[in-house]
Order: sequence, then C-alpha cells, then structure tokens
Amino acid sequence: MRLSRTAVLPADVVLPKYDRSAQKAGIVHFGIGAFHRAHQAVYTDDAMNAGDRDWGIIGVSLRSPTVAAQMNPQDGIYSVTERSKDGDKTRVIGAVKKVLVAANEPDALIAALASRDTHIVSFTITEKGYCRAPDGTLDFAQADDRSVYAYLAAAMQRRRASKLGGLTLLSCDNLASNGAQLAELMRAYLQRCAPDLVSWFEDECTCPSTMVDRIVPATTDDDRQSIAGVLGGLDEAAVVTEPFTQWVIEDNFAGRRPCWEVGGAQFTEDVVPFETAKLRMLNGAHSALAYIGLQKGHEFVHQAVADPYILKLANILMREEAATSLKPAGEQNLASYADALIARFANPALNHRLIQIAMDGSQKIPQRWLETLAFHQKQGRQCPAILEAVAAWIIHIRGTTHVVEDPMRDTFKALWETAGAAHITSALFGHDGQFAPFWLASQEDIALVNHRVCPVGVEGQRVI
Ligand code: CS2
Repeated sequence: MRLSRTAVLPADVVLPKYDRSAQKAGIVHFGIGAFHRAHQAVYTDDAMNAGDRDWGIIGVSLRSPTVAAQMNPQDGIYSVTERSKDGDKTRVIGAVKKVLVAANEPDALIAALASRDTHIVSFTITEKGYCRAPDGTLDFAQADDRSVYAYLAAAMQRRRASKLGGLTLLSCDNLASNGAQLAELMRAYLQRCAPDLVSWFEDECTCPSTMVDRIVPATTDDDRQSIAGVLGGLDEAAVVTEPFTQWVIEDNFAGRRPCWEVGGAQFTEDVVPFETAKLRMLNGAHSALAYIGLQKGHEFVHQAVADPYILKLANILMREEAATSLKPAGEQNLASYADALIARFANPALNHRLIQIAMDGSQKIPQRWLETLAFHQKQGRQCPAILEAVAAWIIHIRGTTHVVEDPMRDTFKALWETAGAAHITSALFGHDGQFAPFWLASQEDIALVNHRVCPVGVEGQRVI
C-alpha cells in the first residue's frame, strides 16, 4: 500500500481535520524539501485544522523531479515523525495539494503565482537559490530564466494586468535579514529585466523577514521503512524531525495570511535579534560541529557533541563568541538558548549527518561565523573557537578527506592548488581574499588558522 487520499490508516495516526479537496491553494512554495514539509507546512496544517481555510500549498521544485515523484502519487499527503528519546510521534499532513517542477511546467507555475487565490509565495531554496554574487548583489549569470526571479516577474506582470493585489514574498532561508535581502535581489532583477514592474512590486508586494528553526535530517530508507510500519503503508515523502519547532515572522503581509500563530508562530515587528542569534549560535555551532566533527571521524551531530573536546568548543563558540556579539531582544535569554541548543544537538534519536550540514559552506559561513569574527575584531578580540572551525572548513574544502558539495567547489580546488597549505588562509581571508568583504583576517588570525591548516612537522618543516 502507498500513502494517498484513499489509504486507510491505523486509528491512532493523527490526520488532517479539514476537507482537503475543498481548500483552495493560497500559498505557492519554492523548495519543497524536507525542511518545508516539517516546518511551514505543519503550521499551515495547524491553521487549517483550527478552521482557517484556503491555505493549500502548491509546492515547487525548480528542476529536480524527485519530490514531485514522491508526493504527487500520494495526492500531496505525507507524514511527519517527531523523534526523541521518548519515542516517535507520527502525524499526517494534508496542506500540500501538489508539486510542480518549474523547469517542466513553467506555465502552470506562473498561472499558480498569478492566481487570485494565491496570497503568499514562500521560499526554502537554500542560500544558493538566491543567486547572489560573493558581495551579496544579484548575480545575473545565475539569475536566468529558470531562477525564482524570472517566474515571479512573469507572474507579477499578469497580476498587474489583471488588477490583482500583490504578493507576500516570504523567505524562510538561513540568511541574515532574509526578507530585506530578497526584496533587494528581486528589485535588482526587475530593474534590469522588467523595469516597468519595479514600482508595482514596491507598492503592492512585501518581503517580511523570518527566523525559521527545526532540525530536519535528510530522510533515509531506514526511516521510510520504520514509518511504513507505523502507517501500514509506504510514505515516499516522509520526513523525520525533532520535537522542537520555532518560527518568528515579521508582521508585514501584503494581503491575507494563515493564522500560523495557532501552531506557535510568533509575529513581531523586528525579527533581526532572533534571526542573528539563531544564525550565529545554532547554525554557527552546527557548522563548527560539522567540519571539526568530520575531521575527528564522527558521522552524526549527536556523536560530535558527545565528544568532550568538541562540546567544549561549541560552548565557547556559542556563549563567549556568538552570544557576546548580539543585541538580544527583551524576551531573549541567550544563556538558556545555548543550553537548549546543546540539548537539541544531543538528541540521540535523531541521526543528523554532519556531511549534510557541511554542504554549501561558502554560502553559510559569512552569516554564521564571519560576521561574529568581524564584530569582535572591531573590539580587538580574537575568537579562538570560530578560528578553529574556520581551519577545519579550509581543510574540508580541499576535498581530500570528504566529497565537497559547494557551488564554489572548483574555485576552492584551484585556490588550494595555487596557494597550497601555507597560503590558503590568506588567499581566502587576507587582502583580495574571496571572503575578505565579510571579514578581513589580521596577521594574528591568519597565523592561528595556519597553524592548524598547515601544522609544523617533526623536522620543523610545514607539512603540506
Ligand atoms: C543546518 C540547518 O544544514 C545546515 O546547515 O545548520 O539546516 C539547521 O539544521 C536548521 O537551520 C535548524 O533550524
């Protein structure tokens, strides 16, 4: 049996409480991976369970047909399993109506974006999906007619022509001020490719910033098998996650929005303090665990934090380096936040692969580490824990210990070949280095990182 609208499920599995087929699609979501299915789609399901209507989600994959093949034969239905030491809790989510593959069905996608029923377009397209150049501006070489910007521009054209209202563009990716960045990038795209739409976009659309948080490891075949045991049938689109979930959203919508607060979402004037704390503490520690943990032979996050040396380093990174670079909002307590993060990382039931977090480091480290380093540098302070993580990342991107998945992989390979271990740190973070716009390392920082990247061998020679 395969999970679908007509599948008969065991009585103890929690199901949607609304008539799915009667719901219009109010949301188009780009990047319908495991994270969205375990996060926003659950909040949307909660809202519809509570009686809010017409917030069905049309999921979009830009190119890959994988998720469409997993979800469409199941009528968009899938399960979320929360996993902790107390056991598993599985629930079926009905919010997703269908999945479109943009590259194969551009007209259907543009029609969905331009529909009068659609109010919100949301995104979990990962850091690289925004097509940014290293300096953060829109890179037109990447932002082609198969990027989100092109589909959005085509839909805006139609909405304006049919005198429909604007859209709320809701970025749910781990970028600093994600809404403001999206607004800036969208504006840059329109200025070049559809200048007559710029003022319509500015007047009619909004781009709230959000902080999203839930740890969602990639689903494995073992997960799918164990969940099939619970459901009595196969769920190809199953997701596994932790019990914790958080969503802080800037309250700035162009039109209607679901009552996501029933599932615990917080609406606020200013998301920045939550977003920066999450990026620098949670994600900053995550990336450090990933590169240092992999180097020390660990596979999962819970194994890395069980290593006393790495645990100590993660605590220093979060409490002494990241937290002290932040301006917390009144209700934020960064010390208890760090305690809660360590407990979440240690969840023994969640097999979160370090290699999954190690992916796309070039897109992640600016907001996770480099902003913290730059902050402390201005006060004349060094951050030894982050610098150790930087060294582990530099070793990782050489590609000799693990496969590197990163849009800058070829650049890194070439840099390693020309600079060698002795000069790679300055090639990345010294004057004219790729990452110098975010953080220009001092001679002392370079020496400290170099010491790890290029240790001194027994004969006093640098080992390269
Ligand atoms: C992780 C995040 O893969 C990664 O880079 O740091 O996906 C992290 O699990 C989420 O941001 C948690 O909310």
